[in-house]
Amino acid sequence: MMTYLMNLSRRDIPMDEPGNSFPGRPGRQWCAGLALLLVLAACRPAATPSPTPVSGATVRSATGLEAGSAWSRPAPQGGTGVVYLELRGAPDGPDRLEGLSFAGADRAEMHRTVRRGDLMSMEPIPEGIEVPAGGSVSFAPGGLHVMLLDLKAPLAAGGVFTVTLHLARAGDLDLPVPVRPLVP
Ligand SMILES: [Cu+2]
Repeated sequence: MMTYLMNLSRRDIPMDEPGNSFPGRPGRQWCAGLALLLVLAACRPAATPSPTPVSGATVRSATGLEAGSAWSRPAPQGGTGVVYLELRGAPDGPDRLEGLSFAGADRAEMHRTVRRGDLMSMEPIPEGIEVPAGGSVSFAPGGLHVMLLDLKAPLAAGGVFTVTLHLARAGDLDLPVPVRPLVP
């Protein structure tokens, strides 16, 4: 099974507890003050607010299943794209998202993000995703997502592409996916 690993540990900044400063140990106090400044700088909100998020239109199958709120990020040719979306099951019965296809990539895979200690990894979900009757399934950063592997052309900010969802009961459903600009 393919596994992608990212090291999320952030232990390069030495942190002293503020209460650990003692008379005669100014070096330690200064160190604690510097660490606090670094933390404040990292937590400061961005100077300009993020633009309003752009999400794709909702599409509806003949069975009543809905898909929408899709979006993606810019990615280069030959690179890997990502798609996030929302599914809402038909009220009268469950369905199963068996896979997706995108003409602009070698293949599209559903992945889940899993955390093991300090490591985040992601795993393909070849068995598909259950969509409960009347329930929702969210593909969002840090959780379920769709990966577009080996892109044949770049995904450019402001563009819209179409992926096809393959559902066991509802059949194929074309979903528009806008590409959001990267926010600095
Ligand atoms: Cu992934």
